[in-house]
Amino acid sequence: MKKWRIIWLNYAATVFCNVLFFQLQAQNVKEPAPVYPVPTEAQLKWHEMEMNAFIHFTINTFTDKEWGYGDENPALFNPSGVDAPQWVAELKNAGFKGLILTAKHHDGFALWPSKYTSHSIKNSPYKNGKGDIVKELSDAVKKGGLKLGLYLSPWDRNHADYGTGSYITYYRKQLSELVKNYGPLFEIWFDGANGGDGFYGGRREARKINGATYYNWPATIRMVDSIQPKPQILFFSDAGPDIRWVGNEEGHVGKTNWNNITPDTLYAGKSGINSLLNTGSENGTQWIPAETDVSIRSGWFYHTREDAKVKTPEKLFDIYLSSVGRGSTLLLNIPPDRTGRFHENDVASLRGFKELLNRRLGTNLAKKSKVTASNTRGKNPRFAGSAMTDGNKETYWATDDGVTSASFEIELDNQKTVQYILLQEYIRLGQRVKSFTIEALQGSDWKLLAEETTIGYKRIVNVTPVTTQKIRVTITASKACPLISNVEVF
Ligand code: FUL
Repeated sequence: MKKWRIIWLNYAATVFCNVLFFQLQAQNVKEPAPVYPVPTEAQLKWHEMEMNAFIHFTINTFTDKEWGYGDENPALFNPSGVDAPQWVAELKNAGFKGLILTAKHHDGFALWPSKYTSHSIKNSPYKNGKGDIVKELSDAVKKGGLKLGLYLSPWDRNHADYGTGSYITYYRKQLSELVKNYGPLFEIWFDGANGGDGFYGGRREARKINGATYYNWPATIRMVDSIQPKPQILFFSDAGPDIRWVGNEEGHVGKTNWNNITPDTLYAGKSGINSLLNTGSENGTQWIPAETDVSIRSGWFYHTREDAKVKTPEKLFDIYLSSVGRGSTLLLNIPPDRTGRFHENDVASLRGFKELLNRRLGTNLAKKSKVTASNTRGKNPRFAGSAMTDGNKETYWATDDGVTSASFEIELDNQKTVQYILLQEYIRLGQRVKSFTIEALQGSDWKLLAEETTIGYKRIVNVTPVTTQKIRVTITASKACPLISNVEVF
């Protein structure tokens, strides 16, 4: 009896010591240090939105123009059946999280009854001058559980004072009306376009401004912050400060896409910056991610002549891969027609696009899969490969400090045909990965499927379909120990 007790006590002591040892070891493993710059909480939430929609709708919809001159008769704005709930429902079903409306485009026509201008919906026949499209959308968005953003064109071809200081006062008054009455807003869009000529209160002339200094954005942003604090609101412009332009309107961010950029090198209108905006820069000093804005049609506003040229679901899927699939956020424009509804062709494309997303990226073959990594930070289970397939975005695989190249193998249930591999970095601690490869096990050989560069918030790699049971991802270079929070295989 006594002997058994000793054996049992011995066994229990060994188990206890082992558990203690591993726990102490685990406690000793420090979380990786951040690699700066890192995103703010609001930027993180914005990354997670992934797909937002642009709504270009104004007097141009009725004059059949892309850029109104600013001399339009407000009586022309007369949609017969504005249906903001339809916009929200279609976009929500397709997976979009936020909508950004052109509250005022370059023509200066305000879609809300602004106190500060007569060039507005209040002087149109729409709802006998009592209409307010910004309010209609803000209500529909709240009801649908999506978020609202607004575009307020800095360039105003209607306003007599454009180009002088008093116009900036006017612009800020309009902006504060919008933020106060229709918030909370998730994003405000400051367009960098400035074509020069316009109506300007009847002068019909060309006006030049200095894009780098005229608008004094820091002061405007401070004013908005005093109404709706910055942590929740993000400002887009070519140069940030929170979100940058992608450098084209075709729907693609660079295959190499750093969220980092040094803003001194950027400002609206500066020539030669588009390629820098498209890729960001590895050693940029601030986190200013790229937003990929593109229209479902060739124009931004609705034109009947483009009804047969709506982008196909396949094209939208390609755009998804070259925006969201490269760590950017997609801002897809769908312009309501003259009735104020999305045209049936646009609706069909959106629905088809959603079907493709479901069919191609809907079933993750690596969910809860076993993952074996070549290095695990402090051999601590908290940083093990399985953190990438546990479906929890807050857990991640990490290597020891100083280990900047490492690999992991994902074992699927059995042989599967694979075409897309999705990876996500734990960007809360900064963007790190500079290059990686993907291979598939074929018999006893590894077949190279792809050699890529950055990952960032999300990277979806489209490979030639291959049948395999094991995928190997090798991080070949990283700024510091790589942190991968998610891997999916389709
Ligand atoms: C551009 C504008 O000039 C277009 O009309 C459109 O609004 C697009 C999103 O931005 O700079």
